[in-house]
Amino acid sequence: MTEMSDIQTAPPLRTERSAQLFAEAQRYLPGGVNSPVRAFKAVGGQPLFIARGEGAIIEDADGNHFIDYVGSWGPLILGHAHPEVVAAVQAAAARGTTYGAPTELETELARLIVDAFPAMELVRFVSSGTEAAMSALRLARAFTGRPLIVKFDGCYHGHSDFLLVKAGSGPLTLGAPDSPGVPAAVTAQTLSLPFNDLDAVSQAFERHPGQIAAVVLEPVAGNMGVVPPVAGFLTGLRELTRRHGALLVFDEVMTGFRVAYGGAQVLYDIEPDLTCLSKIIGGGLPAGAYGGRREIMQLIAPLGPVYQAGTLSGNPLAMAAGATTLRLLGRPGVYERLEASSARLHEGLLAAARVAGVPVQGGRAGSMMTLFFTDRPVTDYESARTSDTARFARFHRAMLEQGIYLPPSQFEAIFVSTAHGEAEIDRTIAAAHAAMRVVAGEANGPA
Ligand code: KE4
Repeated sequence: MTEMSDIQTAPPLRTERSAQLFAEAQRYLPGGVNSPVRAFKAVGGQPLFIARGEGAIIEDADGNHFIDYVGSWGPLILGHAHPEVVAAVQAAAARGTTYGAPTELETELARLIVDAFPAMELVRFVSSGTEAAMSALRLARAFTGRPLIVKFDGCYHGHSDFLLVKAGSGPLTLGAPDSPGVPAAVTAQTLSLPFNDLDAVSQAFERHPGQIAAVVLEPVAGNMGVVPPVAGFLTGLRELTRRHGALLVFDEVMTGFRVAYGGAQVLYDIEPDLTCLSKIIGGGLPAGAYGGRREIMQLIAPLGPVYQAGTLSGNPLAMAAGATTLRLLGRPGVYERLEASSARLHEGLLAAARVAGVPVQGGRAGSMMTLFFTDRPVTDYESARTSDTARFARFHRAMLEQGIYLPPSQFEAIFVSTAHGEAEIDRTIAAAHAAMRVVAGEANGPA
């Protein structure tokens, strides 16, 4: 479909067709999009309507080509339209798209997940990360008989009412950490603490003895930008939750099969009680999952009394796409190659900023990374928010005009896929040097 020479090289972008499609979309869809962060509000301009993707490249409605680092916000670790994933979906669809009855494909994907995540003895499929986190925490409250949930500022676990408290991702991007329409009574039982702050968690347990059902977190935060755990944070959480009889819930919707085949819990060697997954396990189709120790999961209906259900949970197309994706990821050398290309990209982006004299901080775990436009080390939500979002927006625009499609928010992650080869990484680094010069030039005022 695309030669590297096709990548957009000279501004301005031709966007007439996307503009027409955006105007039409806004007649029927709030903001013209089906998820807020896609609207480009944080970076200005209008969203581009994407017509197709292949490997690391996407093509928009005006025929512009871009190297894609959004990857649908994480699922596309193999790039767009991977031939084996497409073939698996086509074969499943030809037999029927959904039955509302058990299929062998669900067991096949469940087995792959359980084999990859030793802490997950049983797993239940749902259709989104929101459903996975919501269900896992309902289960945690049922298993412990306790009401309170501890989360962390800047971590995002989907849009369930009780989790929209100082959430990351869209709410952070739009500068509205909490959402209207969420009753105070619902969020009163959610405590949100500073990420990477073990003392704050210890104090919470002291203040609410016997009341905390679970501590939930992204083990590597990705929704305030990428913020890895500081040394000892995850081990400390495991120890504190064990000591106080609360469950440790890892939301690995983004990190699962991303930072390692077994997610952050294998990378950092921590055994959570429950794990939430989505994105990569659906191979680009809607799928989520939650799972953990048998003694906890057996409370879930129909085995136990905790109710959770879903019409399209475990649907054959997502199961086929997910199982094919995981089998391809399980091949030798995949994560080593991803690590090498991701490290080279991250170093290249940081070098571009350094050469141009633009203060940035890096955040990376495997093939997910962020450039924070701040001179303060970023370890939590407060320090992430010192980032200059206007500078990020200028960088984003300058990269877009050179054919590099970055997530349209300072507080999201850049995702590298197995389809990003040497040429794509080199092209991106070269574009970053030019874009950082633009950012530096504008910051220093007109020449
Ligand atoms: P979904 O309901 O969007 O499938 O998953 C919610 C979710 C839960 N947990 C984590 C760690 C997540 O990152 C997400 C969703 N991530 C965002 C991107 N940061 C999805 C993009 C969007 O909202 O459009």
